[in-house]
Amino acid sequence: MSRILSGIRPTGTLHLGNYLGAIQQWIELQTKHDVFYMVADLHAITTPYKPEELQNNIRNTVLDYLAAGLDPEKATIFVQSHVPEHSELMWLLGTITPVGELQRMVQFKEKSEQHKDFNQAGILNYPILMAADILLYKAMSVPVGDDQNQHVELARDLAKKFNREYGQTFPEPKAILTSGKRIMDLADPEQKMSKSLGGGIGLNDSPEEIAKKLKKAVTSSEPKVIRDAMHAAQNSHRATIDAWTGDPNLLKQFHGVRNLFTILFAVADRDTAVKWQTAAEDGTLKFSEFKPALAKAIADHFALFRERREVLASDTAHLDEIIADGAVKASIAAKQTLTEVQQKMGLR
Ligand code: AQP
Repeated sequence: MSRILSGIRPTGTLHLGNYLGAIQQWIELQTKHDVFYMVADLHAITTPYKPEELQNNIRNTVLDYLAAGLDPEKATIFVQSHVPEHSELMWLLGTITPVGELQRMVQFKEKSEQHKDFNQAGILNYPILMAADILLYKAMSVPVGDDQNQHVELARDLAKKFNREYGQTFPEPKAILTSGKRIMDLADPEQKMSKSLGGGIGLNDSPEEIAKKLKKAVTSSEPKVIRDAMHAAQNSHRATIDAWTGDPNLLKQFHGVRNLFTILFAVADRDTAVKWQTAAEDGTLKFSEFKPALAKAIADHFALFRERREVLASDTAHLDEIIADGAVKASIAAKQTLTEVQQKMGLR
């Protein structure tokens, strides 16, 4: 059984991007692998946040994990800061991390641009902490969305470098990406759906809220844009963007429609998916009908999630227990690796 690690920042309500990019595959992986899923609170404080809201956000994220189908009997579910070895390994890995590598990270550039008044070293050093998260558990695979792929590559480079300089210690981790690896904002489909942008479909949104948000989604009236976008969603690895790059308006429509089809293919049953695929293919698709149908498919997909979450939220003692057990289990693996690293680096 190989080790897997992943996490989500408790920065707000989890959205469809977090689910399709990460959690959906976490659920499948928990049955066959030794999985560690954390709530990345130390990562959450690298961008502006309210301390008085953090505990609530952490607990809500654990509730979301459980309601989505993560099982504490199969997965180690824990809060990152409850295992101090993460911060300690980060310091040690920092001694072999080139600053230039950190400065070229796309997310560092984006986040420091987005939070100009909060441009602290935490945003720059974020990938070293993420490498520590992964390597502390000697994880081989990291199921994440596209935006985190570059960080996983850095973790792999650091593992190789550490092994070269101090002796074989870490496996070389790889990202696992899905077709939902980059879900875009509905109203601004050139940006990824994000907690802080606020335009995302929350996993706990009511059917009415989902329908309301979908009404604002960017679409197209050009049959060829619709067809190409649907094909791109089907073959997400070889998207045919080229035809639309010359016209920014049509390109935006293409991204918007592709995003809607990516979501449809991920959440709808086969008959529903085929029905809209055929309509896009023969140029008869009407978004006034497609949007409510997609809203229903999403709402149905998360009906069980909403039910389970309500039940789980009413039992705070059970939640406390899961969080405490997770910290104990994660600490055992983390302490072992940290001691080994300290010995290899001559600190013990
Ligand atoms: N739009 C997305 N499409 C697919 N996957 C996504 N992920 C995030 N957004 C999308 C994946 O979800 C996991 C957890 O993300 P995170 O919360 O740790 O990272 P983030 O980039 O900070 O998420 P947000 O939602 O964009 O939050 P804010 O607005 O606070 O920055 C990761 O695997 C990520 O790839």
